[in-house]
Amino acid sequence: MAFELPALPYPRAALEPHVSAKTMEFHHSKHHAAYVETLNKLIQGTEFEKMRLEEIVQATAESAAHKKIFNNAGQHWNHSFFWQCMRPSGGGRPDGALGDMIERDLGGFDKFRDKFIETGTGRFGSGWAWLVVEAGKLAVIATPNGEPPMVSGRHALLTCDVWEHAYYLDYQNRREDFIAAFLDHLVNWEFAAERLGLQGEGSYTGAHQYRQGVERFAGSGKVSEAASAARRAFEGPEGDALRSAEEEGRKRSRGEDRRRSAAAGQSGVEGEGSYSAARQYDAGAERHARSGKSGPAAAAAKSALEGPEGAELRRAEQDGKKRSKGENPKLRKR
Ligand code: MN3
Repeated sequence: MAFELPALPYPRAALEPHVSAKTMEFHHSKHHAAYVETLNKLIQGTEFEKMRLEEIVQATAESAAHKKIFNNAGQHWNHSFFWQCMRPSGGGRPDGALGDMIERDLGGFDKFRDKFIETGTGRFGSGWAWLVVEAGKLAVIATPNGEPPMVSGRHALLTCDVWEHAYYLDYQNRREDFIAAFLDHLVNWEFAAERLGLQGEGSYTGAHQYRQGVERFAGSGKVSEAASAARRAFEGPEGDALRSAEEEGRKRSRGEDRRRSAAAGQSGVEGEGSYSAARQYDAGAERHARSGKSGPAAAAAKSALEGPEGAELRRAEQDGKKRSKGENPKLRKR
């Protein structure tokens, strides 16, 4: 099924005077529409035609041959997400768990605001500024061109498009003023808070990631009895809870809540043995073990993670962390 341009969640003029109806018209019905149209053309008759958008993004992220598909799929995902990040009379400080986490991880709202503006303004050329969850903590990052954070295993909460087409008609070269207006008047913090909640127990995302983590580990060639037991657990009665969470998430994402749809199935996977995979397996196994639905096999999976086999995963995680601190050119360029 071909992808469709999602309707804006508010009228075009709703974000004035901070973003004009003219900008919204071009940005949504020309730029975003063109990404969707190009994506549909590029995937027609290919292996990607039947995949979900997130799957296409992940499957093409590292492939030079599929660069065009990746760019257009990424831009479709990013823009669909971006429209949800704004609302009339938005902006200001979030409260609740998100406000607490900004305090804890980013040194408070004012520091977050400065960092977000600095990161978006400092992104040379085209790209996106994001508030993400990375290994359980909030972080402010920029990505180049059309790259969504899921490619590097991060969970997106909020984004601002810093391509020139997002602000040029209203702000000309003053990107900094556009980002400030976005933060002060437009941010939909309820959406960001909902995204934060989507990571929790029983969510589609959690269940999906757990399943992918287990499958990847089981297929990694490092499997022994305990990993197989984890796999069997997922296939057996204990897995039912996770599968029904996943199914429920899917149903919801098909139906009434578009925002969940934009969010559903954030898989955040990188290659075999990567930091992301290790972290997700770890998180999935722990979540399952703590869920109160654990049986002996889940306990075995947990102890596997704590034992020699887990050492493999922890090494991969450690290695990924090191790379993300500087040695990995792909991450460094952000
Ligand atoms: Mn744009």
